[in-house]
Amino acid sequence: ATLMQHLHKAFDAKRLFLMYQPQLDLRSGRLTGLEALIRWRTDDGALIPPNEFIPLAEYSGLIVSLGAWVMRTACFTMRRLQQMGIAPDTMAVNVSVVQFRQDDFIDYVRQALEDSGLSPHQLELEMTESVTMEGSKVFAQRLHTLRQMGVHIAIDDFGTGFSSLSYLDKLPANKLKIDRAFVRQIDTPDGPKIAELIQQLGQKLGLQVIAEGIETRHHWDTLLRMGCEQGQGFFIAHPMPEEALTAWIQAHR
Ligand code: G
Ligand code: G
Ligand code: MN
Ligand code: NA
Repeated sequence: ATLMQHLHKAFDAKRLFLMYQPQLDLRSGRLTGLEALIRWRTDDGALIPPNEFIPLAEYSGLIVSLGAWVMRTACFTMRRLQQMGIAPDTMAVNVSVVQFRQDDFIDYVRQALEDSGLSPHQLELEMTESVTMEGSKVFAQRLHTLRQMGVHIAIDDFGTGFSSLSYLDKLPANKLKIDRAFVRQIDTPDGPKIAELIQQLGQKLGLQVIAEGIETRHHWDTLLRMGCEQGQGFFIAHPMPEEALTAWIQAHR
């Protein structure tokens, strides 16, 4: 069978699951959010990273039902955390461009919120620049509708695509995510120059900025010094399944 057939089977057999990575306020250490990240465990126990199967799912269209499942599952996890009194402010869910282009995208976001009992401001959608910069009026309107509902929009992997600055200024996003390539760059002779530029851009445009891929204390300190107040990365916590996450949050408080 092809990888695609395996993927369809894996979805049907519930071999796909979510892990959650904590996001912190870098000043206080407070848990501010979680990012839901999908994983595929094959029958022989191996973990296939999303980079290897998300493109396939996009190509085959499976991403639509897969994405809807991710959204609902993440919302329900967040709701359980809330009922335990340990939920952070937001749950971030990655959204593929193929998903976002579906005419009923807003409907199923609404449905996931309603069914789980989450309020829209507890949900953050992470979209790449290519999604958010797509010049169509329909898609811009769709982002506006989400923002009007109270849903947060974060631009993922910022700085790695082709953003138009004039468009960015008008975009109804509220957060930029500094791609981990620019955090890694802190360790090179280039230093934090691009990260700093994104931080300043976000600040000028009134957007929150979060750094991903914080792997060392030095990364954390450097980002904080240049004004970046939120972050996530292996130095803080790896993505974890829900049970481990619950324990992590309780220990972290
Ligand atoms: O967790 P990891 O570093 O392996 O994720 C790799 C990539 O897969 C990231 O770009 C991330 O945004 C993407 N990704 C992870 N989970 C999801 C998901 O549920 N939906 C989509 N569309 N992308 C995801
Ligand atoms: O593109 P996106 O930002 O959604 O990707 C998130 C991915 O980054 C996930 O696959 C996650 O596992 C991974 N990740 C999270 N923290 C770190 C980190 O500190 N270092 C590295 N190399 N990857 C990380
Ligand atoms: Mn992401
Ligand atoms: Na990213």
